[in-house]
Formats: sequence, C-alpha cells, structure tokens
Amino acid sequence: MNTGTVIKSTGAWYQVRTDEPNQPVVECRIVGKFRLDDIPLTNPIAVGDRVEIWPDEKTGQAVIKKILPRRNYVVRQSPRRKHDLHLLAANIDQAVLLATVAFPDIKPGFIDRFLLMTAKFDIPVTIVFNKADLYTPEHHELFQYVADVYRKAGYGVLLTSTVTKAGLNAFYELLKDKTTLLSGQSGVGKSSLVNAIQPQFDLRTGEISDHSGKGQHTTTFAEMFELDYGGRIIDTPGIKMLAFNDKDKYNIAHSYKEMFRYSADCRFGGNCLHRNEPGCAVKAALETGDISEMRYSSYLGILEEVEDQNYWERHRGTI
Ligand SMILES: Nc1nc2c(ncn2[C@@H]2O[C@H](COP(=O)(O)OP(=O)(O)OP(=O)(O)O)[C@@H](O)[C@H]2O)c(=O)[nH]1
Ligand SMILES: [Mg+2]
Ligand SMILES: [Zn+2]
Repeated sequence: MNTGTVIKSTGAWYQVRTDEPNQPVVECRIVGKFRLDDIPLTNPIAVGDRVEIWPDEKTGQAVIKKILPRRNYVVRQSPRRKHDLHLLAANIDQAVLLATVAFPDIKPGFIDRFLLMTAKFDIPVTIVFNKADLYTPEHHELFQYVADVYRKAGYGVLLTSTVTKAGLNAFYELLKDKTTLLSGQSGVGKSSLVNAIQPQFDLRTGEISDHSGKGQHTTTFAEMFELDYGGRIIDTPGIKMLAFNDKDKYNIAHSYKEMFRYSADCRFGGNCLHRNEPGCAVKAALETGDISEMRYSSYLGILEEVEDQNYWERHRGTI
C-alpha cells in the first residue's frame, strides 16, 4: 500500500504522485462507490485528493481504494446532470479566479457564484484580472470599480498581462508554497498565466475563435503542477456556466462576506434575507454605499434562482 496525491484525473484514470520521493507517477483505477454528503458525484475523486493505492491482486494494476479525509474541497453543480455534483479540487490553500474585463465577456454573477463555491470552507480567493494589455480607458475604469468592490468585500485583486508581463511578479509570489486552484471562464488565459511564470510546463493554450468569445476549452482535464520555487498549481478547464445549488437560501447571504459582517446588526439577525425586512443593516449599508449595488443585485438574482429551484422541486409532479 502507498499513499499519494491525485495530480490528474481523466475520468477513467487517475494519476497519483506517491509520497515517496523520486517515484514515477502511478496510473490508477478506482473501485467502489464514492459520494459526497450523500449526493452523487460525476467524478468521485478530484485533483488534490489524498488517497491510498493498492496493487490489484489479479492484474497488478494500481487501484485507489480509499480517499483520506479532505480538509476542504470546491464543488459545483454538474453542468450536465443538475442533481449531481462535480468536484473541482480538494485540499487547497487558496483559489485564484481568473477573469478579464476585456475579452471574453464576464458573465454577470460569475465571480459571485464562484465566491459562493469557495465560501463553505472559507477558502481565500484572489480575483486576478488578466489581459490588461487589451484594456481601453473604459476597461480600466471598470476594472478599478470592480477591484474596489471586491477588495472592500474582503478578497484579493490583481491585474496581470501575459503579454506585457504586468503583475506577474505579484502572481508568482501569491503562489509560493501554497496549493492553488486556478479557475475561470474558458479563454481568460489560465494556462497562459501558468506558462508565463513556469515556461517549462509548456501548457497548451488556445485561440478564441468563435464569435461568442466563449472559447474552446483548450484545457480538458484538471492537473496539478509542482512549482520549481515551492507550491503547486492546479490548472483546470474553463467553466462555461455556474449554477448555485445550495438549497438553504440563508447560506447565500452568509457567504457574501460583507453582507455577513453587517447582518449581525439586522433586526432579524441570521434570519434576515436583506430584502424588505424591517431594521435591515445590509439595506442601510447599501444606502450609504458601504455595500455595492453590483454585489447586492447579484445576491438578489441568486436568491431568486434558488427559490425558483426549490419551488419547482417541491411541486414536482403536481404542476
Ligand atoms: N492579449 C492577451 N491575450 C492573452 C493573455 N493571456 C492569455 N491570452 C490569450 O488568450 C487565449 C486563451 O488563453 P488560454 O491560456 O488557453 O486560456 P485558458 O483560460 O487556459 O482557456 P481554457 O483552457 O479553455 O479554459 C490565448 O490566445 C492566449 O494567447 C494576455 O494577458 N493578453
Ligand atoms: Mg487552459
Ligand atoms: Zn438584513
């Protein structure tokens, strides 16, 4: 038996780096069923998982038989099967959400939905705005506004360009000695950014060729890489859409860091949805500009979506 860390998964195969130094990566299969909080998973094991591997008695093939307890994970609703969950990564120190205000377009609410996914374990997130070389003065203004909103809310914000190399030192330092999940829409430059600080990886990067600017998913499987100056980065395929599937609607407001801070002063405390309740401190902070209109309206949108989803689930088969 050996213990190790999953560094890549393609669905059928898992690559495991064992804890013994200088050993080749082991290709493994899995046996058994794995679930998360009793919800089916489209991928039972994620990059970053710590596992036990055993040789199969008959074939000699390495098999993952056990996942060691996760200290955290990032999970999203499966894009294909709504009631399934998809694990993005496990056992990470921080996440970088890569975005750009230039091209491709940011989907409204995308950043906030990502932040909800990392809120469960309070995983620190830095939002990195890439492709600064393409920004017009209007883009820069938008960046300044958005950066201010997220910094105030309690997240790190960086501005980078793999073309001019602006901001790359700060990005390099951010990753040092940490295990970082790198996520974001397709085509924002995740793999390019990793190449920019570690050219030896030579990851595939892609042109965005279609008109919608959605990108083509150049990276197809999540993979963890060891940084030569200490730390690990997990490059992932781009995310097209993010749904939020937490059925407890109060969790949404609790996961918006700045709202959570103010909600202590709401008359209804943790039971305030900050909509029309009397004595709502979040609404008061919105009036004074201490909570941004942008974040508040994305909050209302997600809240409504969760309520709609709950409604349909309650009345399934009766309407
Ligand atoms: N102008 C400009 N283009 C960039 C920058 N960074 C990356 N790109 C380009 O953006 C395109 C997409 O880059 P990728 O690194 O493949 O993007 P990705 O986020 O890894 O995409 P997926 O793997 O599909 O999720 C490529 O054509 C890159 O050359 C940048 O800072 N400025
Ligand atoms: Mg990529
Ligand atoms: Zn309130």
